Amino acid sequence: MHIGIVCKVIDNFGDAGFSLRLAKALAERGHSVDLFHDDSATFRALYPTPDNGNLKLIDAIKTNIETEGLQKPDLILEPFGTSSEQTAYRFDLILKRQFPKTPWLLIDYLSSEKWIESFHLSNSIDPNTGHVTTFFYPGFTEQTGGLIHCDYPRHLAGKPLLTNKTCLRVFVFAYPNAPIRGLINTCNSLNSQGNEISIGLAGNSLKLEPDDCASAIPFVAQSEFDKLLAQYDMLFVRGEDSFVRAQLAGKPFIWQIYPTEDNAHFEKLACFFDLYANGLGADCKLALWNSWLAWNGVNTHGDFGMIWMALLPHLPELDVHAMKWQSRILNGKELVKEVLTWHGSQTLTLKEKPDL
Ligand code: TRH
Repeated sequence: MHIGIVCKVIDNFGDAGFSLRLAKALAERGHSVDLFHDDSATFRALYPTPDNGNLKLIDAIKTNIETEGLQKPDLILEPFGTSSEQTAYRFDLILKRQFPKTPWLLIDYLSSEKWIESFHLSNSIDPNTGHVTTFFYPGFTEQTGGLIHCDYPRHLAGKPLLTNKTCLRVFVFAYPNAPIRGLINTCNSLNSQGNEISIGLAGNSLKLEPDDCASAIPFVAQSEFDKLLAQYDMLFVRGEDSFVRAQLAGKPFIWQIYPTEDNAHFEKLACFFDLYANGLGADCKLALWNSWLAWNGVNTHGDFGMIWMALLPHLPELDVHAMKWQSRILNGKELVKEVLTWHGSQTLTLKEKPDL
């Protein structure tokens, strides 16, 4: 099958990161994929060495996709949608005009809010053009489109449980407003009391001091990201894709959600936490939630380091819990498979289609 993916990079790495992961997974299954985007630099950072001949990245800014003689796609996927206020160049509209009858799936942002289950695979028809968009909601339950995990290196999945909590390797991939300095100072102080905590700081421009127990991690290609996470015992992740990959890594994690103007992100944070933390002991659950809130800039009356220290005694429980959650995810709905199953249902021959 020939598939088009429409990726508008708003900021950071997540729009491109999810679109690339989806495109690579489809190409690995033998489908040919045209990934239309508008940010070559971000894709170069994530995919520095293109290694799959089925996947073609097309910079829609540099390529005139109206005259390029594009191969007609059997399916078009639009991660996250391309709303007018977020992009000046609506290359999605060009593709809708060129291929008006091609099944079009808008894959929304990941959420664990209950309402997505009722909207998953619902259709919207453009009143002006008649174009049909089907909404696809990734999620954590059987009533959603699931998560991409077909590409998770299974040999990384069965990692040894954390035995010694005084020797801790901490991965941090955060937005600049996270209390990273508070975390580093606390770990410096714990190390002066005989602990061995080291921090790997990814994608951040925080100025580090010579005796900090933190070191900067250079940006790795997305194909190396899971291996990077597997080297650490506790993960501070952000946005959407690294958040999912931390869950697949089966490690205790703290999630910094991507902030939205309407503060809707706190609802999403709380919804996911309730789902994830189910089954944790009350003290452990409270210590984890306090750390999540403080890391996301809520309840900032306490020093983040002190709040996080209260979590350390619960690490063995969190470690076992994270492995159970990893198993739930790996055995749950797989997004790429769900997308292809949906497409298959759209192309039933007339004789198979029920009388409409
Ligand atoms: O970079 P992000 O903050 O992206 C965000 C979110 O996706 C958010 O939902 C979206 O609304 C916003 O962008 C516009 O975080 P995220 O989602 O974790 O994406 C980071 C990607 O970068 C992910 O695919 C992992 C990848 N990555 C690497 O490949 N190598 C690296 O070294 C690092 C640090 C990340």
